[in-house]
Amino acid sequence: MAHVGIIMGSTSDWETMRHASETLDALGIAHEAKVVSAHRTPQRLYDYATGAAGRGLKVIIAGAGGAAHLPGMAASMTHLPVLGVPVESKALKGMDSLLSIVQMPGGIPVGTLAIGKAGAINAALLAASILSLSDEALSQRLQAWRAKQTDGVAVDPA
Ligand code: RP5
Repeated sequence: MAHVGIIMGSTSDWETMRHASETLDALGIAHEAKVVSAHRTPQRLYDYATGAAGRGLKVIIAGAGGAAHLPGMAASMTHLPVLGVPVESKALKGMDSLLSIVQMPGGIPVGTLAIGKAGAINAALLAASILSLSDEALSQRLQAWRAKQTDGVAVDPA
């Protein structure tokens, strides 16, 4: 059963959001990935967000670009934590996506990550941290992942 749901506004977002999926894979976290557009498929969004907790999902990662209302709209329809990834847009390089996602009015939070690949990776790592609070085996895997990253940083630059 998937514990993390990755949703994105368009298939064009997958190039960014696949990094969240790959990071979850590396940590052994069961997840699913779906295209759910707030404005092109509003009924799909409603069904996904309202049904997420009942299907056993624990965290939702939502990526979108431009007028990126997907994470906020998803958060409005579930009590699960929603992590927002601003996808880099062509016109404004993702600044539009970032501001759309991060500036939620008080009352409905979206945990907003960095623009693009870094944000997708960190959304997965943050989801792992959240899940590890009640999963000791995952906590150990996450700590091992972090230690490996530390060990992989060279002292010499060349
Ligand atoms: C948003 O519009 C999507 O999240 C995507 O980042 C952006 C462009 O979508 P496409 O025109 O590539 O489908 O809804």
